[in-house]
Amino acid sequence: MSIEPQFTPGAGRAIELAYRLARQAGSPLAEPAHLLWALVLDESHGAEILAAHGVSSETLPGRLPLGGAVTAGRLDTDDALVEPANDLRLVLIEARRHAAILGKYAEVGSEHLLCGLAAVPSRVQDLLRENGLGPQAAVERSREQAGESIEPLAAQIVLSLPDDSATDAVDTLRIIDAAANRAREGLRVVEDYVRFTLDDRHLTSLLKNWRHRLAEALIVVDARQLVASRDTRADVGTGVSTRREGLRSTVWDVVVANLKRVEEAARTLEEFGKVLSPDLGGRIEALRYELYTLEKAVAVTCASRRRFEGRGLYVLVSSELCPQGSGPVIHAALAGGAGVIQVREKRMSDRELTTFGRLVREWTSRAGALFIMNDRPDLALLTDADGVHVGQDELTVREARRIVGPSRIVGVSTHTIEQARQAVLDGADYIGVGPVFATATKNFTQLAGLGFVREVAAEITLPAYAIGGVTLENVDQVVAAGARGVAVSGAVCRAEDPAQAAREFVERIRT
Ligand code: 3NM
Repeated sequence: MSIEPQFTPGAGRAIELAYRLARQAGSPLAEPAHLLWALVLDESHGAEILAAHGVSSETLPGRLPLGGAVTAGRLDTDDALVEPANDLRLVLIEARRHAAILGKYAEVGSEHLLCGLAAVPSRVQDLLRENGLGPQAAVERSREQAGESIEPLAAQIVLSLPDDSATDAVDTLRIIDAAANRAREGLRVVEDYVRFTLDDRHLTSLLKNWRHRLAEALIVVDARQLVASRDTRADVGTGVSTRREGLRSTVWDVVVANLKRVEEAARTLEEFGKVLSPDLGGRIEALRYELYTLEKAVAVTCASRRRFEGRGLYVLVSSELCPQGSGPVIHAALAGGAGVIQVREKRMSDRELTTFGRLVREWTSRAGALFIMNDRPDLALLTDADGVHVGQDELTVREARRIVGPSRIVGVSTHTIEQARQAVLDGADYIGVGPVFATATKNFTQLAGLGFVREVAAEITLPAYAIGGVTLENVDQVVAAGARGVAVSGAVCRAEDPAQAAREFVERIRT
């Protein structure tokens, strides 16, 4: 597409002269300063306005000196090698816009060039403002000028400005500006939800960090240019809304809609960012993928919290720990109010475990409790368990998820805050937090302690169960450290009255 702007002869001469001045000053780029000089030298309509505000060939050398001799004259072939700087492109676009709004024939006159200079942030804009020619004043003077002036002559010249690229540059900047704003705004909505509704410091800081890294990536796009190319009035999208936008029935709908909005904006930034710099496209692409991980973490945290609500006690059952037998202990634990039962059998054959697991499935379903199979996603599927639990040395959350699918629970043991944070990003549905105290049930070389329980409670709101040596004697300390859930094995399996033990745990966790 080739745009042939209709410039008045005065404006045409001023632009040619700006190119010549740039070349004379040894600059490969024509800048707004060259255009201002050109306006002043050519004694155009724009020059009259400028002179009335004290900007003339007498005052300008002290304020805005140009390198090289300043002489008027026609463009020659060497001048055509000069390119307009981005700022000047924006000035010309602005001038065209002003001409369309103000001018009788939508022709760009020198007064419109002046409006363009006043509208685009640059040294020239500062100078004009200091002389009482801010953007608004320039438009007013221009309007007055147009009232007095005779009708503009039809343009006699067609400028061979690189208008395709100028228009492209501005269009790309406008798209990037709009998409960056959309991403920022959408992310703020999600951040507010995660911060004030989920109350989750870890996810909040991840989202904030993402937002900052987006800003960093966009630093290569000069912020001044972004703002200068912003044109909300001419944005055909602002008045367009869909019926869906008005339909947000739940808070979660709002979150999902905004996450999608951010993802779409990131895609736009990536595609158009490539036009400005290949590196920018790549950086945004990486951010976009991270966003999917964050979206998943927010969604899982939210869904899991609902799924585990009211399930403060999690009992791990191993037959070797149950003098009364694992079946009776499970019944007792369920009767006592355990919300989650894990089958943790290290010595049973697969066939025995499958048979036993199917029984536990029935018992837990009847009691409204969750059934988790330790270590074995394959058997979790076969026994129709609600999910599987893996340790740090076993299958990863991702691998277990590939086997059990998206709907079943995947829980993971964590022993450090870094592992807990990673579990959130890996899409775990809950975490074990331990070992809190010394325990004979599993071998550990190091205790994570109550400090770890505190760390998790302070920043992670994914369901978390403090585990390891928790008894009725120490459970109060665990709760005081911020644990909302507790997982026990020995303290229920070995209890004389496992139902009563479970009942007491449930009460102590609730209070
Ligand atoms: N995992 P008890 S501690 C199976 O810290 C297990 O990840 C732990 O049994 C961890 O309540 C633990 O008898 C043993 O100490 C829990």
